[in-house]
Amino acid sequence: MLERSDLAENALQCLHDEDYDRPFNTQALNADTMIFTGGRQGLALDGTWNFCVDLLDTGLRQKWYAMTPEAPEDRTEPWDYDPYAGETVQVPSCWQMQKEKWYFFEGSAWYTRALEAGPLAPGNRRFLRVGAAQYDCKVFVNGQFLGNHYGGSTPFCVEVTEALRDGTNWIMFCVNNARTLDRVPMRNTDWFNYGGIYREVALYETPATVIRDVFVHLADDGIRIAVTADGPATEAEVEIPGLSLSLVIALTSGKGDVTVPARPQLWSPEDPVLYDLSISAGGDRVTDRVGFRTIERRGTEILLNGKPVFLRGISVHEDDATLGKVTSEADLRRRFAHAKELGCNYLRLAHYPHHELAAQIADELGLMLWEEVPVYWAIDFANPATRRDAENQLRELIHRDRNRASVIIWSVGNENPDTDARLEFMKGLADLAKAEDPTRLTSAACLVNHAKLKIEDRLAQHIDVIGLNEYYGWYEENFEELGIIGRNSAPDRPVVISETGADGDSEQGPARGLFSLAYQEEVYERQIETLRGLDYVKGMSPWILYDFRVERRQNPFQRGWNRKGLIAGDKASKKPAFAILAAYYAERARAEAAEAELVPEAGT
Ligand code: GCB
Repeated sequence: MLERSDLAENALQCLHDEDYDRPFNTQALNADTMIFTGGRQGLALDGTWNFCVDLLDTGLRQKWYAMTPEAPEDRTEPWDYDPYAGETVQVPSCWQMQKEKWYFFEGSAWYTRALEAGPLAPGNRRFLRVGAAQYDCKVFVNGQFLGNHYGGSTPFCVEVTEALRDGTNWIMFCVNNARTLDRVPMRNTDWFNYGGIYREVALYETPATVIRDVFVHLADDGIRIAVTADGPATEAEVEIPGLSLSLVIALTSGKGDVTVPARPQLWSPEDPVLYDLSISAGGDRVTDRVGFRTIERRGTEILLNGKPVFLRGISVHEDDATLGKVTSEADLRRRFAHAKELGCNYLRLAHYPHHELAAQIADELGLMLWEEVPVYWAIDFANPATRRDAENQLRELIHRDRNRASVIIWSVGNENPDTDARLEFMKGLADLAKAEDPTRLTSAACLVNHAKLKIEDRLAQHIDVIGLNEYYGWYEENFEELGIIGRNSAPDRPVVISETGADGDSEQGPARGLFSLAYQEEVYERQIETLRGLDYVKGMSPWILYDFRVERRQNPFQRGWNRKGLIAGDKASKKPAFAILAAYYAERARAEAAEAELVPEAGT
């Protein structure tokens, strides 16, 4: 049967064209189109959206986005979908968690909703912002394609000033979570491939000038404030009432920065002091709450505000038994409360950018963070498109979170194979992180040379902190080797054990041996015993706080979950290994406190 459509140029075109996706892969929504949203009052577009999965991309081929809303009986064309009727889902959500039939669905899915917009004051602008959509999100407004975004965990914005009209508008997103070789991450990961718009969506209105970016940090001679605005304004006003600061920054081509002499009280886990900040330009106004601190490396030390610090950490995924990747504030607060109970001063947010609230709450609670982009395992390192995608995700993450004192490390990847292409790619990312933000440390989970039994990775000299994932007692059988690696290695910079651990199934696990809680406990005991003697190890974030869902683990003890959590997937049932790590962290914290008492504060 031929397809009949006024919209396709001829009837068969939409069936035969295998390049149908190309016009929609502009990646025009990226780090450069972000706007700064701190303190803005947006119109939330969360709630019920019409929804349809589209395995064969019929919607793009057949131009579903161009359908006008009509009663089915008035339609003159036999369309295969009606965006204005049918099934619905909640936004934000992961479709896997909405209906069982979508649990393993991977491909495109369409979201449609109406938006009533009032008239726009002359000169004003409007922007849609999506907190995150996994992985490719194409944006249509009233049938017009406005661009797409690549990357499942960073926010993106699209200007809709021209596209929105006074009255009823139709917003459509086509979200595709297919796993492909060229994406970041690529096809193979050890976490669940959720799909959908799983963070908040909002509409913002601004005057003709919009503040796109604000970067505030401690500098050698005070506080540096950099502003990027887009529009006619030629200056920005900045206020930090807590420091009695009020100043004007001249903008040239929308950019300006100033360094003011100021001596704020420093942020630290013990005293997470934050200052309110407001920035105005051309009638646009944003706010933020920022902490000031320094983080550096000196030899194998990590220095926070000039003093050596040991990172007592835990790794965490963004995953929930009923919500999938959707994050709520209550969930984040529970996560941080568990981390504090464990004695942590630090968390590794693996393996992709977590919800932006995470760093905001960590700022407030005094927890340090490692944030990461999903350059995971065997990325297509030689592919320039893959590199562009990874670089953009890194820039989006840094622009989103570089005012968060809690964030001390940008990680550019995890356990990647040692090839020349990988070295070039990841060195590029580490350099980019420094260019975007010279005030933080860079890291990556690096490699061990198993023949020589030593930490050896060509990437190490290009990053500040060597992350090391090691699973002695689990994937690596011979525990003695960990001690040998420890003694054979003499890194010139700090090492953080970014992962270690073992599975323990609290529901059906055996009484002893692999997957038993007793075995997991023993692995923690032995790990701690070995690692505590390595003086260049300046922190650890064992794998992981909670059990998490993943497709690739299906044995009778896993049942679709990675069971390395110190707490089960119910986020309540602690396993015995929790107490082992908590005891070690308590001992370290006591020793540090005692040492701090002996070393007088500078100037006392
Ligand atoms: C790793 C990976 C992490 C996995 C973990 C495991 O090395 O970095 O993503 O989930 O091991 O449990 O195997």
